[in-house]
Amino acid sequence: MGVVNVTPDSFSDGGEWLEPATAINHGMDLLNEGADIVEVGGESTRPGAVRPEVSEELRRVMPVIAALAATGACVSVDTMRAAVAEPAIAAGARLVNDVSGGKADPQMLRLVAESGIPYVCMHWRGHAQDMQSKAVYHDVVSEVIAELRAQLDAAESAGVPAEKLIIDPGLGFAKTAEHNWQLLQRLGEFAVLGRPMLIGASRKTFLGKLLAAADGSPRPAKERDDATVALNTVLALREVWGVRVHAVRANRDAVAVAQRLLSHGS
Ligand code: PMM
Repeated sequence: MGVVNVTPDSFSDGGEWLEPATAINHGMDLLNEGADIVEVGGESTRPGAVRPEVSEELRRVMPVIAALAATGACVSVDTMRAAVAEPAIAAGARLVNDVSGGKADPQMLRLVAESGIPYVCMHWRGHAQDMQSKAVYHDVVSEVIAELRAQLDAAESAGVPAEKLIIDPGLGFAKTAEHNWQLLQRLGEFAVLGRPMLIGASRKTFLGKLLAAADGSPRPAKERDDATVALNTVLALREVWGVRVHAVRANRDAVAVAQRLLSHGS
């Protein structure tokens, strides 16, 4: 999954794709580099981010979604709002990625149920403004699994069929770097939920901290792509359903290598 953040403030590419024409071209580039899905989002979820108005989120994402969907591409909309997901689906989006996993907008699960499209249900404890104060766990893996199970139950109760649900542990969302590493180390435990998994590790702060300079300053976001590819190669070997990335080509290559290694005898 290649990401186009149509935002002024996303942590790694904020402001780069704000103009619709630039965002559409970038989406096309990601598809040409081999993305199976191109995702369009209009709200930054970086820690501390302030939410845009609905009208502003719509203004950012709608022309981009419409243009990319018109090419026949599989477009995902990254939104927590039913008021954005609904027109996005009408314009051709075929997947809803809701980082709140149905917890931010009470209308979202009903809309997804009615539209019949797949839904990424991410583990979430609260909005970006104060989420890092909620990064408190006794055992992060079992708590994230239990909370995700409750989010999946709510989705199914609202009428979303189980086979349309994709899970995501939500790296960096109310999680410290240490929490992210524990989740990645024990990803196999999520199999109890019986759903395909999407992982968004691309350029995140925990990679910047791992690769910090001798003076302790984290590696800048744009220089975390090699580490992203290294991690995503391991994830592809563990057969996660998808990886959400900013730079597609190298990650696409990593998935191809992993798939070939896994395909014994062919
Ligand atoms: N991370 C970001 C945004 N959306 N969606 C899912 N499902 N999983 C993630 O980990 C995730 C996401 C934040 O990264 P960005 O600001 O670079 O898009």
